[in-house]
Amino acid sequence: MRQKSALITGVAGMDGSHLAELLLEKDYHVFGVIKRNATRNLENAAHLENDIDIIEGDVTDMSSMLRIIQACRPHELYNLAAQSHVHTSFEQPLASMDITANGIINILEVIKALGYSTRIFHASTSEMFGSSPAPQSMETRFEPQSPYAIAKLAAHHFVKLYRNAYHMHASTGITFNHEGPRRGPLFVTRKISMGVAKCLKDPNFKLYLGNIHAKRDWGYAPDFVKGFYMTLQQEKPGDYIFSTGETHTVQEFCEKAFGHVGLNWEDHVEYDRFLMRPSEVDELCGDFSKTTETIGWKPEVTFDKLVEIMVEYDCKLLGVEKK
Ligand code: F7E
Repeated sequence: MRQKSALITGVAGMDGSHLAELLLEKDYHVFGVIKRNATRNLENAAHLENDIDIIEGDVTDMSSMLRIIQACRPHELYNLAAQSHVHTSFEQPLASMDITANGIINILEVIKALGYSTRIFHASTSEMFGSSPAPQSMETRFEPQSPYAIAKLAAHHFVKLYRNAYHMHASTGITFNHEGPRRGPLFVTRKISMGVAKCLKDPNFKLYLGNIHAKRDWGYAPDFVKGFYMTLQQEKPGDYIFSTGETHTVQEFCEKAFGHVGLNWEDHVEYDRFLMRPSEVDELCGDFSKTTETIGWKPEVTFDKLVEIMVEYDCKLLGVEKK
């Protein structure tokens, strides 16, 4: 039998790189798509350069996806490419829509046209629930509150449509926030963990944040990518929630993160109104019980442990020690 192969779009991102590592452990031939940039920056996938096949391409260009999918003919395809920063999506709604929604349409169309039996996983998001009250489950109404969420919701429906209309093995994972040391520095958890390390280095450092009352269900990225893989091992495609079932405010994240190194967050965190969003999602908390029942997935790393992992990583990176 041919060695199992997987194609990951967005391989240079946090999830893409963790998933590539997991699939390598499982002896997959891994192909990773990166978007061309002037410096060929592989970001989180730099350490995997010799273990996976990196291909330059763009999910917004159907001819690019056709060339790549035809060349790799993967057993599994994980579409993780997106413009995933919610705040940025208000400033770049068209670009966000293009990569986040049109990207998966291109992939679905290419696989349909080629008639491949490739199993597809698409990363959907809890942002699609938007203003619907917590806890959110598969029965909760979608009320998106940002261009990003609207684009993801369109993509979500496209995956379901192609599954039903063309009988494709296409699944989605509705992922709640998931984090770790590979998280980009503009997302709030990483901004805080890096801020803690900077405060240890320079006691006068101030960390500027927006809405610290927002509540999020924060899990650990390596736990979540296991769920992506498990989704595609099912005989039947489906939609699954990946979350922890716990919710915490941004302020609580600050309290724990600064507290972990013996600092008081109130001495270092300042408010910046420009970091507020034109419309906000107040509370996310995911009910993942159906995911456990159906595919056996559940999260392992707790909120406290997640904060600890991120703070310790950034302190080490800056070469600072806790008090
Ligand atoms: O914001 C508040 C902000 O940007 C979390 C993405 O992976 O998860 C992520 O989306 C909360 C929001 O993540 C700052 O207003 C306060 O309420 O870390 P975030 P997000 O918007 O929840 C979902 C599931 C995705 O799918 C997305 O792709 O924190 N907040 N002050 C701040 N947020 C940021 N970024 N920066 C601040 O200074």
